[in-house]
Amino acid sequence: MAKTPPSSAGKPADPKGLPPNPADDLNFPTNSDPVTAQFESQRGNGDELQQVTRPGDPARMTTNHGVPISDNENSLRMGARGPTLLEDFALREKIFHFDHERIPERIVHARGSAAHGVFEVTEAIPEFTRAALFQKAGNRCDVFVRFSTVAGGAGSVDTPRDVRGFATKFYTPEGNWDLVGNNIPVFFIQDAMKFPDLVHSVKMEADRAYPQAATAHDTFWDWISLMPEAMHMIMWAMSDRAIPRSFRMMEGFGVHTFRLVNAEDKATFVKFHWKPRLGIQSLVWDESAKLQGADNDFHRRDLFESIAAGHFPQWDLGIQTFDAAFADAQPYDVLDATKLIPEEDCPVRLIGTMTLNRNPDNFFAETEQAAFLPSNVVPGIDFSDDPLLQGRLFSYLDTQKSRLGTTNFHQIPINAPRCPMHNFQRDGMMQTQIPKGRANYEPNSLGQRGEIGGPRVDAVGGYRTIKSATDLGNEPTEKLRIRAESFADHFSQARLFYKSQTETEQGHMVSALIFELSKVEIAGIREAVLAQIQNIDMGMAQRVANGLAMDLPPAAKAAVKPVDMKPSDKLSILKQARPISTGRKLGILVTDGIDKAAVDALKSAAEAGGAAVTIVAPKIGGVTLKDGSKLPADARLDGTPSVVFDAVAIVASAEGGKQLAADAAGIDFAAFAWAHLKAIAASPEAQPLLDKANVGKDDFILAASDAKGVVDKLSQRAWAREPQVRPQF
Ligand code: HDD
Repeated sequence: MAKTPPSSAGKPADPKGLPPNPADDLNFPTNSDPVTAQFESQRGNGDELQQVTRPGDPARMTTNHGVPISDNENSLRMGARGPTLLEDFALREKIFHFDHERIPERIVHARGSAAHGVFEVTEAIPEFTRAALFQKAGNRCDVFVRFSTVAGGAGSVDTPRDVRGFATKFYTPEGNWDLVGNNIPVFFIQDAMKFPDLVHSVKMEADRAYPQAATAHDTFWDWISLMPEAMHMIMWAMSDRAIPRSFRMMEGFGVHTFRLVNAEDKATFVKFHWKPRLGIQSLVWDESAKLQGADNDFHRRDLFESIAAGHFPQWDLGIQTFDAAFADAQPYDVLDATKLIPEEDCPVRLIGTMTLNRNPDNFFAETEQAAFLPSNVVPGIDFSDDPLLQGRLFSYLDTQKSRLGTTNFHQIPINAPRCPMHNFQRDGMMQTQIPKGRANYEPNSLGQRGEIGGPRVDAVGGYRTIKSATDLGNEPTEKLRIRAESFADHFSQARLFYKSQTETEQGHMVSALIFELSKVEIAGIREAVLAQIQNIDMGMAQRVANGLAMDLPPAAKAAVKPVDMKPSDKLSILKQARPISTGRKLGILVTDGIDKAAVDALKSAAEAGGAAVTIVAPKIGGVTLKDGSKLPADARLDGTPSVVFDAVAIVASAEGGKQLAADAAGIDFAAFAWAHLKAIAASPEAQPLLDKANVGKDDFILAASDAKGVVDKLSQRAWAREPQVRPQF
């Protein structure tokens, strides 16, 4: 609802002593509008993107300039077999455009997938923030979320061991708020100055251009071994958090401490969390490595297909809020992005829910061109002095110019705010807006003289940076290029993380370190890492050394002796496991000669539990059932290994069971499901296959008739089986 503010002359003095709003004859919203009305009038309704969406209906084909095209097969040439003519504008335009279809990929987080959705506030927090979005429960705004891996290129795989990006653009009526986070609550480094070094070390090595999308190589571990501040993050990266089962089953974190600022200009420190409604779940490492061959697009496909099937993933937005007194009382610095605040010390309060309910129509136009900027904040949300965050505020704006080619990247529909946007910034490459009038400067008096005067600042509702010069009494004294002493403890929280895990999870971290360091060719680098991790946990370091068949070197010197913090269950995935079958995948391997009833029972139990079923058969045309009818297949066995499913069923006839036992793809199907700790429901006739695949017996090996049993286990893994399938260190 636009309203006309009173002229400055008649305007009451602002209670906070702010100068009067110079706007006199312009219509624009201010924060003094009733919040709900403001939301109703300005919340995007999706039409913004629809206006530029081409439906793809049959229509006359034209050049980019609208000229109808008569032939899209043949270029213009002199004679039937003669030379092609330069005058062929249709050919030239087509090839010219094609030649420039690619843009530079993101320097990090190049591979990603995204979805549209809605965020709804469930608990208003006006006591903390004046952001219009959070003034009232029920306020909703559109969101666009992009998930990503970090190290690999745009065409790399979905399931490497890596951090996952979790970037959310909230299209609020006061502008776009971008929460550009990860699925891990801490980061490798404390100061943005080190980011290029981190990224250079992890990306493929400079001379040989490999490995792609992997941390398991010399340069990464060399750098890590020399950067004790990375040790906490390394514990997370070596944990199962770095091999998520699905984007839908990851937590998200804003990482930094930010500030919320209320209408009285009172600031409160805040950390943002996304809690997945499906719970957190990860793959096992061998499965995640095999998925890189079985389905490069495993996460991308999972997100797209779930949304297409109406299984809309949801996350609750949570906040940890605290004041300076709390911050001062902690044994770490809340401005240090390598530290988290245990939820047991500062509980997470849930204030909203996000639902991703629409796939993009076009990957390039939306996902690839989406530009997220941590500097995109709205009134009521402010930064802290975290030196990593401060560096990010520059980097993201800067990188968009190189990636999207123009300072006008904010006009690309996916990036454009859904609220009015007016200022005197003009021109530049790819300008698509047509500002009217000659007022392109400010102040101007043209508005009072009957011409278009253009926008004016809103001193009351506009963004105001919180007044305190610095955080936490850190008063400026002199220019210093140093690291604060309060950032010096690099090991206590790394130890906290390790100690908070179950034994199974600790075993995975040990195995991950052994795997990664075994790929490091220079033995001295392995030793340097072993020297560092002794400061985290001597037992863990010894296990890693055993797995490498190396002696433990002397421990590295820690700048600050680590302390033991109280373990936190919220840091473990398994301690928070939720048995939810919604959106899971059951693969049913079938053969000729079976009875359909067994398949039907499995199918209906899985679908009743919200899971998707894929019928896998030796041939894509399906199988012939006992009664002579056909059961079509969704996928062929050779090309659909069990790694793509959460659990499997094998329904075979006597002859079919024997045939599967003689087929390498069949044996792998059963053997990998066993090795990846999945439930297997099998008919008795499938026993020859299970024997050949060395499938043993436990609570997760079920009869094919136990449809409920296998569906209940879709979201679980048989952790007790693990010592039988791979060496423990
Ligand atoms: Fe970053 C992209 C998350 C530190 C510089 N970052 C990027 C994306 C995510 C993050 C999710 C992908 C956004 C998208 O989907 O388009 N980055 C983080 C987190 C960090 C972090 C959680 C630490 C807490 N990043 C960080 C630092 C710098 C950058 C310290 C530089 C000083 N990040 C970038 C970038 C990227 C980027 C080079 C690449 C593409 C882009 O920005 O748009 O500017």
